[in-house]
Amino acid sequence: MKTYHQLLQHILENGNIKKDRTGTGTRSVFGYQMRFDLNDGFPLLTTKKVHWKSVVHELLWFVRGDTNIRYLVQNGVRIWNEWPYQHYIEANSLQEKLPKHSKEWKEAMKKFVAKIKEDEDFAARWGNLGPVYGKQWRDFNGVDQLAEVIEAIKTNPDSRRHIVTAWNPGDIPEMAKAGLPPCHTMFQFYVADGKLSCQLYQRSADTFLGVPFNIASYALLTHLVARECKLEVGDFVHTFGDVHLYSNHIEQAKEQLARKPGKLPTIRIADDAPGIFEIGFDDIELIGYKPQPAIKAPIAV
Ligand code: UFP
Repeated sequence: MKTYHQLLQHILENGNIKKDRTGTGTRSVFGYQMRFDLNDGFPLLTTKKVHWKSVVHELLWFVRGDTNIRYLVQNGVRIWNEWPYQHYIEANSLQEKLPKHSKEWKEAMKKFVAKIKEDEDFAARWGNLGPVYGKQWRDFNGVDQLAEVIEAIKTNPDSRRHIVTAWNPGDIPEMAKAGLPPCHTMFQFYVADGKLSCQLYQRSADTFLGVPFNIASYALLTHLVARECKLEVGDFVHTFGDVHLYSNHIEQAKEQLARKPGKLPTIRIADDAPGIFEIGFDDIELIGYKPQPAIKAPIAV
């Protein structure tokens, strides 16, 4: 994964010092592109451990059109919890009792998450993130974009219109309420030589924490769509808008750059596994992933 290290290096050398919404501060560049040939192995970082389980569950959750954190919580995936929790606090005027990131806030978050897991009605009321990715992919103002794009790849592979967009301007205020406006904004598929490639445009990218995850997620999506369309995999092209390193991730990035990339893992999808809309976590096997240890870094919310 030299490619990813080059991105870290590029931002360290060329990044503009820039303020940001979270108040953390970043080094940021505008416009960058990486390309991964998925035949070279699965692009899961080897120079630090990436939480594969979360990658797979989150992607399956998008693909199924789900926007409620309940499925994720039931499968031990925490990545989306903070947004609905904070929304719950604000909607119930608990901000004073539970100041953000305080000890009480953390304790109450555990209870909130447990309740989402156990109580279906509570989850229905408070676990929904609004019309985020899953909703837009499967029901963008009534259009099932993912099903349509798969059908179009099968019937008209050379088309230049194989696009799925999560950026639905009318829905942005609702998405921002209990989550984020989409960071991975739109993606396009391309077929040549019996191989399926995918390009993502990511408007905003947390290079240290988000990007390793985003690469893996779209690489897996490319595998799943290729399988569905009876194609081999080609390249995953990752194109960025504002791609940044938070000021409190600089040391971690340098630590990672000092590590030497290892051999990439591969993935195997069982032959008898169901199609993309029904496929389960256990149908997807990650083989030979031997990462170096995780590197801790605070998330900017
Ligand atoms: N971010 C990612 N990848 C994601 C995701 C979020 O890098 O998949 F959901 C980061 C980018 C940015 C922040 O640092 O989250 C979103 O903030 P903003 O909406 O202000 O761009």
